[in-house]
Amino acid sequence: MTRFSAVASVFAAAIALGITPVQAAGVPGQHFIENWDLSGDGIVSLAEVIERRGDIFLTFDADENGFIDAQEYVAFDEARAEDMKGQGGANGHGKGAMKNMSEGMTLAFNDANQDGQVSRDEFLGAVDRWMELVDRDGDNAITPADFGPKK
Ligand SMILES: [Ca+2]
Ligand SMILES: [Ca+2]
Ligand SMILES: [Ca+2]
Repeated sequence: MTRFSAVASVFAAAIALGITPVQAAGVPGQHFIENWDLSGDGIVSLAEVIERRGDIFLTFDADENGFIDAQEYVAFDEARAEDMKGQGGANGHGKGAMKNMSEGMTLAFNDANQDGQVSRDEFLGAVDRWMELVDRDGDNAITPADFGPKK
């Protein structure tokens, strides 16, 4: 793989995450919501979170064996690191929420049985704990209110 295609694939992966470095000005979290809101109603429901996490799992389970192992996690971690670089916009609003979001994607966070890899069940089973991190107002959906500065 050339250096360019490696970078391109990480970027493609960041797009798959729906949290690319392109941060729309204005509404905190808008870019994330646009990418994760499958129904187009402006909020990301719990069902949409589960569906999108399922998509992400498929994206990073490169050999499609039903687990994201430590090696596959390297690409996943790189994609998220690339994404985080772009999140320090003019005012930094939403940065903390994006950090929580990224932390909730890590191997350590999702590997419930601690066997060093994350199964699809583990990844989707972590949704409740992930929502606790990112759903600040506790309405069981992700909206711009969850990205604003802490009150
Ligand atoms: Ca795999
Ligand atoms: Ca595991
Ligand atoms: Ca919320």
